[in-house]
Amino acid sequence: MGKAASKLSKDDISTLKKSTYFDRRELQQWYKGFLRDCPSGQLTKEEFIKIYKQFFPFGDPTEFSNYVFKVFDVDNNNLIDFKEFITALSITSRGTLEEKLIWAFQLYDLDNDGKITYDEMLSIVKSIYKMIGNMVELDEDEKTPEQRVDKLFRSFDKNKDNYISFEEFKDGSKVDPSIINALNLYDGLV
Ligand SMILES: [Ca+2]
Ligand SMILES: [Ca+2]
Ligand SMILES: [Ca+2]
Repeated sequence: MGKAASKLSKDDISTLKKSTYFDRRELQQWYKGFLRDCPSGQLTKEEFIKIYKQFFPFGDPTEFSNYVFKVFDVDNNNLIDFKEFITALSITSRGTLEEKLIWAFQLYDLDNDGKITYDEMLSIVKSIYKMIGNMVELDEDEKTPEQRVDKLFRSFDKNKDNYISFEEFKDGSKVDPSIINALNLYDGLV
């Protein structure tokens, strides 16, 4: 991999201005920061995990960041380029509620079949618990990932077919918005 250009081209900027919620200045700033973290212009999974580790020094974010990586990596080439990075960042930080929900749904729907199973949700919730470690005081009825997923499924799976559809996910998140909060990695920075 060669060294990436140090500035975004005019074309890149006008494309990204249309496809994200960032303006020219912000795009250039994020690009600079992106290159600082990864001079090649393409984030590997290892580099991505390293970024998460800075945010969650007391837990182990490896698994969770692996799942998030998959959602960022739209073209599935195991690298995150700037366009993929800034698009995901735009949605998770400034997107509409609907955009955020679609994004979060993709995160939970590991096999991408349009339904979230109990096991899929458990995998993500387990990885979140590992990541936050003991940083957060958990509710009495959500001490374990299993308890948390049981509770989520009880309130989300309205038709009791053991899947959470996107519609159910959307309705459920009105009652329990924490379901999409987990993806706000750069909260406060943007
Ligand atoms: Ca990619
Ligand atoms: Ca699924
Ligand atoms: Ca259902």
